[in-house]
Amino acid sequence: MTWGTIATWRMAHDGVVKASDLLTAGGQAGDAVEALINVVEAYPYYKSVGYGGLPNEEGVVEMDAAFMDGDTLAQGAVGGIHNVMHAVSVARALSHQHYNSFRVGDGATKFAQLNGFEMTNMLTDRAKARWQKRLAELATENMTPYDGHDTVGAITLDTTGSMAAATSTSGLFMKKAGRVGDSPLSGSGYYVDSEIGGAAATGLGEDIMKGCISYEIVRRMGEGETPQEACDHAVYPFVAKLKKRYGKAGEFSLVAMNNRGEWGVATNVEFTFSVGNDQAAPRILIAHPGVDGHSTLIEPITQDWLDAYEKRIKAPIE
Ligand code: SD4
Repeated sequence: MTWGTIATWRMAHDGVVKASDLLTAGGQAGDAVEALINVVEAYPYYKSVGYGGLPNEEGVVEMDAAFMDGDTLAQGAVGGIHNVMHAVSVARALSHQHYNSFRVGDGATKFAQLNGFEMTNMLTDRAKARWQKRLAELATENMTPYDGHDTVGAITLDTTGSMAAATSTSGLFMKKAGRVGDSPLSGSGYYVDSEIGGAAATGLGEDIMKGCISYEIVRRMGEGETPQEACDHAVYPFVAKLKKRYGKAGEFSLVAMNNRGEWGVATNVEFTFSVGNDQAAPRILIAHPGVDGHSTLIEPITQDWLDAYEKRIKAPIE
């Protein structure tokens, strides 16, 4: 039976393995995508999602997340939610409501509290130390505050043909209070339709939103393009368009999967992702933009890369 899952960044791999186990055992797409994201949210060394995520300029971890059911097109999302362990689970609960399904700030946090979601201080000592260090650096050096941003975005396909999509992020490090990125925005950070497929994004939300790229990828798959063609055709011309008309383009990386479990990615930076389906066990791959400017190079990850990554995420904050 066909099933599949794909998610952004190396950090998603343990979640992809978990989702694959669930899907192989006949689990449902929505449960699998939520479980996948929950694994990433709970891991303290991933500094841009959930627990351990880096805070905004004021030292508050404000998170954005979304969930979409590809059968019913139901969506739920939260923006700038705080003190919640699993923002994506709150988004999923909201997706069951016809009204008030996208909530932000205190309203989102209140919903989580009232509905029994695990509440906790999401600012770990490590994230706080990085924030303090960055404040000191910003005071003395002319550097951009906005680096260190990796959203987890994932698509799942279960053996009954249902699909789901979800995202979770603490957004850009040192963002302004109340800033919301693409991740909770339908069509920008994510989109899925079980009759076609799904896509999810990571990168500079302000620029991803300018192209509604996740929706564009799904739309292209609906017209018959493979996931890889849809990713290439949606992402690279848009990056070129932004450079020409807006003068610059931020980082963009997109993953997509269709309802046959075929997948694709496109990116304008080095980009790792994890993917598994009934044909191939979950594995981490690395993508780069092709030299021709409109294709994607995809290779297996090397052990050296993985070792360096592990060292980097656990390095002491000095
Ligand atoms: C945002 N898209 O808040 C997120 C950040 C991100 O990789 O994905 N970074 O704009």
